[in-house]
Amino acid sequence: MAATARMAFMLMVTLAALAHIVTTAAAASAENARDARIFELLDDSQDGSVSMTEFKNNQMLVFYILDRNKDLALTAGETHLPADVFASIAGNDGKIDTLEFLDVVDSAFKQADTNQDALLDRQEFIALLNRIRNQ
Ligand SMILES: [Ca+2]
Ligand SMILES: [Ca+2]
Ligand SMILES: [Ca+2]
Repeated sequence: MAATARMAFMLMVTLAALAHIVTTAAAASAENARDARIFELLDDSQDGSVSMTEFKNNQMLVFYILDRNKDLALTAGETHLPADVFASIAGNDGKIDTLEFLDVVDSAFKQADTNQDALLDRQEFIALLNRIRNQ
């Protein structure tokens, strides 16, 4: 339960960052249109599904955007996560490194991939966003 909430929070932060890129590129749009744009952004090969590699590459891009001082670690201030959520991901050193980040991304991907074909299709992606929104 705690792990699920943690992942959802982290993903929400990263997706919000992606959404921000999309909204600055195009004018403000409806929620559904924005979801579709985020999916297209993640689907680098534009084959209609997001592979684990595409997902990780794009989430790492988000990591670098969030990592303002470029020390390859995220502090609480850089993530805007609630303190307890941040602490549970960051561990004893008080920073989220790339491995800890990828661990969360990996779990989130597997959680979202409901038919377990190692790809996120549009429906699975939208379902994931809706689950996060409803938490
Ligand atoms: Ca793809
Ligand atoms: Ca940093
Ligand atoms: Ca799938």
